[in-house]
Amino acid sequence: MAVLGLALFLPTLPAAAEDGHDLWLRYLPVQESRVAAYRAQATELAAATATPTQRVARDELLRGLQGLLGTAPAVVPKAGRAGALLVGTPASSPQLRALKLDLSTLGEEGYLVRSVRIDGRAATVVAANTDVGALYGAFHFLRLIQTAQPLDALDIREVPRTKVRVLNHWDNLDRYVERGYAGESIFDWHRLPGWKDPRYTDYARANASIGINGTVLNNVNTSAQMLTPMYLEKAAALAEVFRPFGIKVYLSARFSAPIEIGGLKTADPLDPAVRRWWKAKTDEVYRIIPGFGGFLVKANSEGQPGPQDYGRSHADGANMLAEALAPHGGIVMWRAFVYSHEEPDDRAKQAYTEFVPYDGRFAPNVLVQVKNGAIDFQPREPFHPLFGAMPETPLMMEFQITKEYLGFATHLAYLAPMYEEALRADTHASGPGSTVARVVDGSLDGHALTGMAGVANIGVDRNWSGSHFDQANWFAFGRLAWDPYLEAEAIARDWVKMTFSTDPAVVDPVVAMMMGSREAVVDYMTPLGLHHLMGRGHHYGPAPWVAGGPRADWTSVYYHRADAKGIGFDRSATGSNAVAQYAPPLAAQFGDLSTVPEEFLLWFHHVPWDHRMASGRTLWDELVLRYGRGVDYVTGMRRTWDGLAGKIDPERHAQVAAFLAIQEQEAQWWRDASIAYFQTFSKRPLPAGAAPPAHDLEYYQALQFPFAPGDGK
Ligand code: GCW
Repeated sequence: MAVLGLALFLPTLPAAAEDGHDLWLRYLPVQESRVAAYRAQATELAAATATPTQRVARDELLRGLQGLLGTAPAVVPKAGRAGALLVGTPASSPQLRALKLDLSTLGEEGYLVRSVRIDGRAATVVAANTDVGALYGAFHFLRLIQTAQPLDALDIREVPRTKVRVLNHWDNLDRYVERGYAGESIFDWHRLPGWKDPRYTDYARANASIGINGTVLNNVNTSAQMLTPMYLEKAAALAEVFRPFGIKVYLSARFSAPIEIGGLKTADPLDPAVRRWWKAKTDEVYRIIPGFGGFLVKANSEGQPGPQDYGRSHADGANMLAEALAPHGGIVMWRAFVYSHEEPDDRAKQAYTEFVPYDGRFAPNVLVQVKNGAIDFQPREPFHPLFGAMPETPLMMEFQITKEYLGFATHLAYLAPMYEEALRADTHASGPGSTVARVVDGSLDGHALTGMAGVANIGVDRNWSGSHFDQANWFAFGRLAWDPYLEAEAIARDWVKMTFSTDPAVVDPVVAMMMGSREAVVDYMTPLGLHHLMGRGHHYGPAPWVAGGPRADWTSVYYHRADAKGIGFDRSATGSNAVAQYAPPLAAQFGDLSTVPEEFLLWFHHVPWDHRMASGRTLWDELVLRYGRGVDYVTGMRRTWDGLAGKIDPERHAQVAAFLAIQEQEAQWWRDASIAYFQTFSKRPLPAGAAPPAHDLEYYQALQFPFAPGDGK
C-alpha cells in the first residue's frame, strides 16, 4: 500500500529542481489516472504552420502535450482520427472552414474551443478568425488540461473585453527597474539587437498565454534616448520576437524629446516645428518597428516635462502625438497620474481637477490611463473618481503589479482581490451598476478603444517576479485585462493548479491563504483607510512619522493627520471635499461618518480616537486590533505553508517559507512601529491582550535603508 501510494505520488513531482522559471507553463505530467482520457482527446494535431504565429501555436501545443501527457500527438495536415485536435482559422484550414462554425462575433482575438464531430468522429476544434486568436485558444486548451478539466463536451467562447492589454515596464535603459524587486531589467539593451536572449521568447509565451497583447518597454520616467535610431533598432529586435505572439511594442515618450534629441528650442505642442518633428519621428519609428503600438506619456507629473510647461493642456499634448500616430493606427496612452507642484489642494483631487474639463477634447486614438486609486497604488484606495467622470473619453485602467507599497517581492500578497475590488466598484455615473469595469471595457459609455495596463513585476530573477507568489499577480493581471469580470478566486485556483499542483490538498489551502493575503497587508500596514505611511523615497517599511522635506504631499503626516483629537484625512465637505468628485450617492455615503464604509473611514474622515466602531470598540482599540490581525494572518500563512512540505517541490517550498518568515517579521515591525507612533497622539493604553511594541519609537525612527531596492532615481 505504501509503495503504491508512492508510485501514484511520484509523477506529480518534477525530476529537476524547480526554480520557478517555467511560471504557469510548467507542463508537468498530469495525474496518471487522467492520462489515457486526455491522450484519447489529443490523438493528432491538425494545425497549419504557414505563418510564424501558426508555428508558435503548434509548438506550444506539442511542447505542452508532450509534457502533460508524456507524448506529443502526431502532426497531420488533416484531422482523420477520433480524438483529433484541429486548430486554426477558416483561412488556414479548409477542414475548419467546412465546419461552418459561427465565428462572426469573435473579432480579431477571440476564439472557440469546442467539441465537434468531423466525418462522424469526435474531435476538438480551436477556431478563430485570426492566427493570434487561435494561439490564445491553444493556450486555453492547454490550460484545461493543466487545471484538470474534462475535455469532452467543450463549448467555450472567449472574446477579450478590452483591446489594449499591456504591461508597463518601469525599466531604464541602464537596466535599473524603478520599483522593481526582481533584479535588473530583462531587456538587455546593450547586447540588443545582436543578441536576442531566449528569455524574450519565454516572456512573450507567458504573456500570450494570459492574453497580454502589448508591452511598453521603457519607464514612464524616460530618457529621450529611447527614441534615437540606435535604441529604436534594439526595440525593433524585441518587437520581432514578440510579433508572432500577438504582442505589440509600445514606448514611453519623453515630452521634451524634440529639444533633447531633435535640437529644437521648444517642445510646445502647438508649435508647427514641434508637430513636424513628432510626425517625422513617428514615421521613423514605424519604419524601424513595423506594427508599433504607440506612445505612453507621463507628462507634467513628478517633474516630468509636459504641455503645461508651455501653457498648453494635457489634451493639446496628447492630441499632437495622436495626430502623428493616427495614420499608422497607433495610439497614445496619456497618464492621468498628475499632481501639480504649485497646487496646494488635496493631492487626491488633482487628477480629476486637471482632466475632467478636457472630457471629450482628446483625439479618438487617445486613451487616458488612470491608476485604480487617486493617490498611488496603496494597499487599499477607493476607486479613482475619474472613473465615471469622463464619459466622452476612453479611460484605461492602470494597476500596479509590482508591489511597491505591498511589501516588495518578499511579502505574499495576492493582488487580484484588490483589482477585483476596484473593477467592481460602482461609480453610479449612469445610475447603479455603472461599475469601473464597465467604464474600462467601454460598455458604459460606448467606447471601442479600451485597455488595461499593469506595471510589471518582472526582472532577471530566475523566477521572473522576485518571488514565486508574485507570478500570480502577473497572471491575474493578464486574465483580468482580458475579462475584468473574472473572479479573483477562480484565477487563483487556475494559477495554483498550473504552478504548484492540482492536488486539492494543495489547491484549497493555498488559494484560501492567497485570498486573504492582501487584506492582511492592509491590516498590518494601513488599516481602516490609512494610506501613504511608508519610508521616504524607497518606500520600504513603516514611517508614519515622515514630515518636512520638499513637498507636504510626499510625507506621511500629510495623509494621516494624527493629533490629540483623532486621526485621518478629512475629505468630507468640512475638509478637502474630495468626496464631491464622486457621483452624488457615493459622495453622500463617503462624506458621512455614519455611512462611510469602515475600510475607507480614515481616507475620508478625521475621526476621534474614541469614535465607536461597528464592533463596539473605540477607533483606537480597533486600529490596534487590525494591526495585530494582519500579523496573525501571516503567522497563519506560515503554518499553512509548513503543513504543505512534501506536497510542493522542496526548492520552491523553502523559498516561500523563508519569505513568509521575513513577511512575518516585517508585518510585526509595521504593527509595532505604527502603534508606537500613533500612541504618542492617542495617549491611550493598548486594548487588553495586545502586546506592546517590541521597541520604543526612537528605535523604529532611527532605522535607515540606504540601499533598499527600486527607489526612483
Ligand atoms: O508610484 C509612484 C512611484 C514612482 C512612479 C510614479 C508614477 C514611475 O513611486 O516611482 O514613477 O508613481 O506612477 O509615475
